[in-house]
Amino acid sequence: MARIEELYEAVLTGDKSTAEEVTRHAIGTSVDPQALIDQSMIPAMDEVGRRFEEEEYFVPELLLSARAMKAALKIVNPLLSESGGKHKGCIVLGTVKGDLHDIGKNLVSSMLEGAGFRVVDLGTDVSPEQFVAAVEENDANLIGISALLTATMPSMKSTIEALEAAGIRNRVKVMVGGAPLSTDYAKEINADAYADNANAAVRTAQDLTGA
Ligand code: B1M
Repeated sequence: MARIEELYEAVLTGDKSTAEEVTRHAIGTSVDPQALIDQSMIPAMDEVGRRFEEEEYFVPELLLSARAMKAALKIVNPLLSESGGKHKGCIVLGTVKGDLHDIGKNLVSSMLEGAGFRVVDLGTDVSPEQFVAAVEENDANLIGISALLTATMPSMKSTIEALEAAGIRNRVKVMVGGAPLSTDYAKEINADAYADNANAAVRTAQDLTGA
């Protein structure tokens, strides 16, 4: 339990080397990697966000915390991605145009891989045209769009419209996610589903593809 608190503190204060050291040690003592994410890293980032809103933290602190969380996730990710077996479907994943937040999206990516999906991760700041091209190139049956900024949410709608314009909307399911989203917003933009966390994203992907 102490390790979980130390990791929380390390991410909150942007202490990358401690975050790495604590994560390695916790995994070595068979702490559940999912618990490290759910009980330390995500709550720490929520607190970082709260401090940012309260103007106790500024962009440099956000960056340091993000760097610490990414370093810890890099150690945990291979454990989430151990799948084996044949692929259950192909998902094109990315963060929408104008949006550089990728920690949650990367987590979703690892969990989907762990569940046996082939993930084509386009990264961040992905335009509707890039999403469409990747779906066509990879013959994907699912597309996952992430947004963390209210200002970039409309680009999800543009992406769905671009799929329609390309005539491929009916052969690809669309899952959306990210902190500012909701089921209502997903319906409003004609997405097939909204998932509010990485575990839900896996369950939703399985439901949408029948995997
Ligand atoms: Co930014 N940022 N940020 N930021 N940042 C937020 C999102 C914010 C809420 C902070 C705040 O004010 N409280 C706020 C947005 C406000 C709004 O739009 N309403 C904000 C802002 C304002 C900004 C800037 C504009 C700041 C500035 O420059 N003045 C700027 C924008 C840059 C840009 O994108 N163009 C900016 C920049 C940054 C950093 C680059 C410094 C850094 C990101 C680093 C990176 O990602 N590589 C950063 C960070 C770290 C945050 C906070 C603190 C943490 C985000 C995070 O990683 N959370 C964030 C506050 C917060 O969210 N509490 C904040 C942990 C992560 C695991 O959770 O991403 O929610 P999350 O993912 C979850 C679920 O949402 C879900 O599953 C994940 C795992 O459970 N999920 C999906 C996500 N995608 C999914 C997709 C799915 C399904 C589920 O299917 C496809």
